[in-house]
Amino acid sequence: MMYKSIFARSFSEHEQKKMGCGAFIGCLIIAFCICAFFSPSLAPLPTRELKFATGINLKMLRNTVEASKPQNLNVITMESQIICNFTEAASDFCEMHGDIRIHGNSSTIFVPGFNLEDTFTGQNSLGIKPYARKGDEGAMETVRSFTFSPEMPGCTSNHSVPGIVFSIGGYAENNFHGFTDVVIPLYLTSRKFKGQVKFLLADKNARWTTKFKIILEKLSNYKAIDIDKEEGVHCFPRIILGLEKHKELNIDPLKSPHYSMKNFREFLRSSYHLKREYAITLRHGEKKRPRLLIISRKRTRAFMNEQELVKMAQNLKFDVVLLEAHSNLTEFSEVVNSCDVMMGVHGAGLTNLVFLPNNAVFIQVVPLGRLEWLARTDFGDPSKNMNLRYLEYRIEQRESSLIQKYPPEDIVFKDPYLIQRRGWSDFRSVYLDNQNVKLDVRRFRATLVEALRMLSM
Ligand SMILES: *[C@@H]1O[C@H](CO)[C@@H](O)[C@H](O)[C@H]1NC(C)=O
Ligand SMILES: *[C@@H]1O[C@H](CO)[C@@H](O)[C@H](O)[C@H]1NC(C)=O
Ligand SMILES: *[C@@H]1O[C@H](CO)[C@@H](O)[C@H](O)[C@H]1NC(C)=O
Ligand SMILES: CC(=O)N[C@H]1CO[C@H](CO)[C@@H](O)[C@@H]1O
Repeated sequence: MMYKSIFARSFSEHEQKKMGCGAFIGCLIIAFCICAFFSPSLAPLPTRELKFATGINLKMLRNTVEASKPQNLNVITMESQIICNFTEAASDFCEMHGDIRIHGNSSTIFVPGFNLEDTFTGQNSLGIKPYARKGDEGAMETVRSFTFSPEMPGCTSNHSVPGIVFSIGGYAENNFHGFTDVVIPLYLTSRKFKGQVKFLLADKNARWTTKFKIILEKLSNYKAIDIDKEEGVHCFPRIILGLEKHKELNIDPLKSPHYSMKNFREFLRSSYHLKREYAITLRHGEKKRPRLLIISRKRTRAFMNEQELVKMAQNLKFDVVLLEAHSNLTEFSEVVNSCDVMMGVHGAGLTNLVFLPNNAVFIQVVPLGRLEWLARTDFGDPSKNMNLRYLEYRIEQRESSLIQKYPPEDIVFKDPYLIQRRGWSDFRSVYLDNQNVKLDVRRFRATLVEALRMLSM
């Protein structure tokens, strides 16, 4: 991997080990609802950057600041600079200033004075993949890789605003990944330009751009460029390659650019014209009925007794909306925002919680398979930064459709970790792709009662 070799140039064995370990450990590849574990030792590595001016060999600098003294300044025409950040767990990104040119069709970015061999020894053919799930080979194999060159081909179009290059390949079509790998990172990376930025889309996918049209239009005042097809050379004063990402479905407000999920949710609410900022507060003696959205699933992890669940909730005086998540976000965000409680079995449809009003209750039903860590990383923990209340309902063996397939003493029930160790595809097949849920509505009722209690606080 590229960053490994870059680190090899200027960091100690110890740090390399930390990095290598962090990057390779535990990336469970999940086509569906994923989360990558990274070793906690990964976190605080010192700052690194690459800097150079024309005629100066590119140098890796440790702890930034001091540049090495230029050796031959006679050929400098215009100063250009490239700074790459390889320290983040989820994504690599580079920022280039000066006279920066890009040829989309060959995925090449031209930076004057760039000396590849001097920097990326033996890795010349490797480039940077601008998709925020860098340790996950399953995602990254479908992502276009960009390389750098010191050549300066003539410009076919000149742009006066910065360009951001990012990929919508990988798992971006999945709703969870669409948000966590692309939309939130794009917000983090581009919001500061207040629309004065152009998006250069790699691995363009028309379904994705249709689905997220409103987001793209709110973040950029310009039409996005399908960069893979561009035969001409586009010239920019600044290009950012790749997107910043903090955690799954989350923004760390302590990190630059100091946005928060609260800001992101306000951005969504204004972009989709969502009416409700807050969920209802139930007061004693009032007759308001809270709205409950049940995210229905048909293919896998379906509720087998939806109607029974609906009746029970209605008896608790909920107005119930039973719907399958779909990709018309204008329509679906409005439904979600109109509800006070949203519930569903762990899966990409739950990503719609980003549209819930503040103080709403989010209930995640966790199927069998020791999926608690996944449930918590993908949705449980993120929901806490969204000003939502979180409830988790772990089903029991008798509530799983797996009891129809396996004897009660089977390892499927006794030792899901053993199945996990056999590999992701086995694990996914058993617990995610072939499990449905028959809620014990009497047992589940207590969770809805708790949701009502939370709404009355
Ligand atoms: C790399 O990016 C992260 C996340 O944006 C940031 O916290 C860190 O300071 C950056 N490092 C450098 C060297 O800029
Ligand atoms: C772009 O700008 C350069 C430098 O100002 C100029 O030489 C070139 O003709 C311009 N190209 C186009 C297509 O406008
Ligand atoms: C989404 O639904 C809205 C409202 O029903 C409709 O006006 C719009 O055309 C739909 N958008 C797409 C892309 O289908
Ligand atoms: C428009 C377009 O895609 N042009 C070319 C891009 O490059 C490939 C080869 O790398 C050509 O096959 C395409 O014709």
